[in-house]
Amino acid sequence: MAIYTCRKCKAKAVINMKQHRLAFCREHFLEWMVESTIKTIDKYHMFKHSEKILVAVSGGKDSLALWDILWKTGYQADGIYISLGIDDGIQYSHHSQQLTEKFADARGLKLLVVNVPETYGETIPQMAERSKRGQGKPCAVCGLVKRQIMNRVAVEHEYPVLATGHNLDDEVAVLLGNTLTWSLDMMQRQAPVLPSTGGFARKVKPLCRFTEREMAAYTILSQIEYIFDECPFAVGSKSAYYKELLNKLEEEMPGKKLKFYSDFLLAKKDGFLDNLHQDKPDYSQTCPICHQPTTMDGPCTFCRLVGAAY
Ligand code: Q46
Ligand code: ZN
Ligand code: ZN
Repeated sequence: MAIYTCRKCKAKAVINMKQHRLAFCREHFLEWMVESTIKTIDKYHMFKHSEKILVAVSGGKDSLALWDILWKTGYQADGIYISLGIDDGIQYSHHSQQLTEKFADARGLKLLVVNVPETYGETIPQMAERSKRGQGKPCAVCGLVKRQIMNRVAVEHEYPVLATGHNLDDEVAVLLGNTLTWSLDMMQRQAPVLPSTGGFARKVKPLCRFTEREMAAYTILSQIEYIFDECPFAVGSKSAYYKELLNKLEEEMPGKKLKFYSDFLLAKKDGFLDNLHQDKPDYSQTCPICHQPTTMDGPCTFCRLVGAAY
C-alpha cells in the first residue's frame, strides 16, 4: 500500500483525497476542512458572521461536523433537533438526541428540541401509517414534517439562515435521480443556497463540496461522537443505491462526483434551466393555523397531516 505524506508538513498522512490530489496529516486535514468550509460559505454567499444561523442537527456525522466547524469559526450557530419517534429496535431517535445534547453541552451551545410524538401525538411512522402517504415508507411524511418544523422554528425565533449538513454524496445522488427522470423543476430548486422568500428562511448547505468519506474522517479525527446507525428507513432507499453507483464511478474516475455537481451548478448559472415552461408552486397563501406559507386555501399540508384544529 502506498504511503502518503502530508502536503503541508510532510508527516505521514492520515487521508489521501485522490480527487484533489491532496494528502494530509490529522492536524492539517482538520485545518483544510475548516478553511474549505469557509471558502464554500463565501463562494456561494451563504451568510455573514453578523447573521444568526440555525443548524439542523440529527446526531449524524454531517450535521454535528457542520455545527462544530461553525462553532470553531465563530459563527452564531444554534442547533435544532427534531425527535421523530423512530425506534425500530435500536432506539434511533432516543440515541441520536442524547448524542446531540452531549455535543451541545460540551461546547456550551444552544439546542432547540422539538419532539414530534409529544407535540403532535404520533410518531413519524404512525403518521405515515395513518395517512397512507409514502408507499409503506415514512420518508415522505418525515420530509414534510421536518421541513415545516425547521422553517417555522427558524422564522419564529428570527434566524434568517437555516443550515443543513448535506454533503456532496447526498447532493450528487439527488442530482442523478433528477437527471434520470429529467425532473427539471427539481433541478431548478437544487442549489447550495436557496434564498429567503416570503415566509421562508434562507437555506444553505455549507458541506455540499465534501464527500461522505471526508465528513466521516472529520468527525472521527475530531473525536465527535455521532450516531453510526443510519435511520432504519434509509436502508435500501433509491438514494442509497445511487450513492453506491456513484462511488463505483468515483473509484474508476476520481473527481467525477465533484465535477458532475460543479458543472451542473455552472450550467445552471449559465441559464440552462432559465426558460422552463413549468408553473412554479405559488406559496402566496398563509396557513391560518401555523402561519407558514402554503400553496393551499386554508390549512397547509402539514397542518392537515397532523390534524391540527382549525
Ligand atoms: S426521511 Fe426517511 Fe430520513 Fe426520515 S424516515 Fe428516516 S430515512 S430520517 S433523512
Ligand atoms: Zn501536516
Ligand atoms: Zn399550517
